[in-house]
Amino acid sequence: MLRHDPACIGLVLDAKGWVDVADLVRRANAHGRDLTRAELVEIVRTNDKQRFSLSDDGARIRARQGHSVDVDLGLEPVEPPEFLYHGTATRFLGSILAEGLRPGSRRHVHLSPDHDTAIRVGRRHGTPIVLKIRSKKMHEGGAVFLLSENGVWLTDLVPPGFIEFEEEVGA
Ligand code: HQG
Repeated sequence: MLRHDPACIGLVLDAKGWVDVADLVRRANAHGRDLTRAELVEIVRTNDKQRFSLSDDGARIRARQGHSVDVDLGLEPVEPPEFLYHGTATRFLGSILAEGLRPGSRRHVHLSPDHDTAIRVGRRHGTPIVLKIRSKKMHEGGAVFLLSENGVWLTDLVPPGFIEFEEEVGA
């Protein structure tokens, strides 16, 4: 609801992806989803990837990255480290080699700061493989990188020339 389909409960995200917590709870309940404000706060606190953020006054909530709906998270461009990592599945390699990394249904290509995180991301799609991205070189060439509040790097696309292929690690 906060990333992909707010309309499924009649929710409208603001330009930066925020919604009113009370409105979210009310609409979720009206659509048969058993959710309380306390549960939502607990989810924000304990979520394994810290995907969600509450506003300072606790009145609003948003997802920190991963949207497919059009939002502007208001993140400032940052200089990336020399390398970032992208976990994907081996079955996508042919297409990635040909056209680079594309955001697909999301707003950005998602990159991880380390190899192990990337493997976990790739495993969601099949036999994982980690691609090493020459992020500093991309940045020097003018590519914009954003860093979400939960440590995920975001960029528009990664051309094939900036991708190094690492070993396959098995499912
Ligand atoms: C692949 C999760 C063919 C791409 C994760 C990936 C992440 C291509 C898939 C975040 C391609 C898209 C994002 C091309 C990219 N041809 N396949 N040219 N370019 N792909 O789920 O990066 O749990 O939209 O490699 O942990 O896997 O939701 O992106 O395999 O941080 O918080 O197309 O989502 O976070 O899949 O994951 P996704 P992703 P959350």
